Amino acid sequence: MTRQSDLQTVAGGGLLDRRVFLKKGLVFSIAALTSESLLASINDHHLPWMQKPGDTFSNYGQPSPHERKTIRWTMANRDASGNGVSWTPLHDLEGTITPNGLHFERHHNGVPQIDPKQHQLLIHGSVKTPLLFDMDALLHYPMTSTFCFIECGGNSNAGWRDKPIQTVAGYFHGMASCSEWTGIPLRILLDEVEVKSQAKWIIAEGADASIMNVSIPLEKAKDDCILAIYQNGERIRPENGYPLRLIVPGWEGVLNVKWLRRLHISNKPTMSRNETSKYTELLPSGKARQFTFVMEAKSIITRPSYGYKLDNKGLYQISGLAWSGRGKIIKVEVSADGGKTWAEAELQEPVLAKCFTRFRIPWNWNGDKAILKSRAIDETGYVQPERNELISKTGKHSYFHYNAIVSWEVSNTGKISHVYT
Ligand SMILES: Nc1nc2c(c(=O)[nH]1)N[C@H]1C(S)=C(S)[C@@H](COP(=O)(O)O)O[C@H]1N2
Ligand SMILES: [Mo]
Repeated sequence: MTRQSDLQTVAGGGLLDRRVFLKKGLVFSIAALTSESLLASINDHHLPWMQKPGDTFSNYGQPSPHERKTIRWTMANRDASGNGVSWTPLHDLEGTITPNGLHFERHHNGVPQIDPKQHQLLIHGSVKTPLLFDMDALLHYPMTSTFCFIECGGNSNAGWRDKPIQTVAGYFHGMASCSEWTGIPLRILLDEVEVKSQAKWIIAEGADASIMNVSIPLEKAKDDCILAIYQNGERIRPENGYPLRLIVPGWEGVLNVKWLRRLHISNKPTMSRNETSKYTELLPSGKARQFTFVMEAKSIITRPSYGYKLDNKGLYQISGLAWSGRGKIIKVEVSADGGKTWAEAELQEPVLAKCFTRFRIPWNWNGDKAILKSRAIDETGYVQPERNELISKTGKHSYFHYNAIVSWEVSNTGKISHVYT
């Protein structure tokens, strides 16, 4: 049997080799039972749900009532404009796929309740043959799936504040979610309308009251964009764009136009509100940078994180998410000593490009104060920056694109707070 004290640490603060959990004989049981007491408890059928048949079938399953606290946190503007956000509770979830009912929401003007029979998509502009599709027509096209995250450019922006926000991981980083999106590769429809050679941009427009529109380079549209109809196997939820949304893998959330009704092919961008006054970066020089499309690599430890309490010293599995808009995550490093030393975490397969990647590493907490951090590295070699590195590069006046390393401080009582180091 392997005793905790025999475990070799690979970095400061008690981080263990990432493969240690594969070893046989690790002692995890917190309350060891004798075999008689085990038998007695399992033979005792006193539990109410073992006394009578259970509930009947349901048309659409719901989470257990005991999981009612696993919800999106909502923040809608009080003016009834439907402008606001709800966050994915990343700290309560595991794996990499976000359940549909918990995908974050960002609406500028509320959720339109669209009748799919009346919904149409127009593709026109700099094309030889403009086309108008209804949903039935679109459903005849060949489909494909892409597993990818959607992240709002404003995600994690509490990180720009002078004091570390004391809140759960989901309320800090949960304007990011990950799904299997299934639909028609945009390239197929662009071939059908025969885009003219001088065209450079696609202006995508939604059918919500804000008639939101954004500009996307044609090259990206032809590369990996999808007109999604399904989300994790079922039709897209109204709040995420039913019946049709554009998926622009790895790029800013705002480009993933929901309730998609029009694609205008053009030789210049639209210069809409969402790409001039909003979703631009104020640089240290005072100038604004337009079109920061790619979401850079980011990671966060979700367990343990703010809101968790460690009751005992001993073995834990640190678990978190990493993602990059540039491609695959190739490595995640974890530190338990505030960044002095780092150890490589295990990446859970499959590791997919522009998709949430789950990382895990075993940790033997000795009961002392510890500072946990995670650092993502993507296939382009980009390394997630420390907060002071990010600020020295971009200044402090940004609102979007905060992707610095997050530090969770574990006190000697096991309480966790968010700190800047
Ligand atoms: N038509 C339309 N599309 C939209 C928006 C919107 O308000 N209207 N919000 C955008 C923004 S800012 C983001 S971050 C993503 C959020 O997608 P989600 O609500 O499915 O998470 O949708 C984008 N697409
Ligand atoms: Mo967004």
